[in-house]
Amino acid sequence: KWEQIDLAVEGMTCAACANRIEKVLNKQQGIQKATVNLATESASVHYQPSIMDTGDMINRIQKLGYDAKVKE
Ligand code: 9UX
Repeated sequence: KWEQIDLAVEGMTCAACANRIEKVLNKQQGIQKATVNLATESASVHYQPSIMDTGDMINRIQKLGYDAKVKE
């Protein structure tokens, strides 16, 4: 079972920031596809909740020096 989640990402200041996050997310088990948008400060993630949860995603993003939260 796959789900789609949108995260609000804080702290990205150039296009390479978005690419860094995208690359790391796309390497994770349980993430099929992640796209990060600098202009809208968001990440859209297609993932498998049984393997990857939103807390893991947020931790990965924070390790890179940015912040993220689930969009309401
Ligand atoms: Mo751009 Mo982002 O030089 O961490 S990559 S500011």
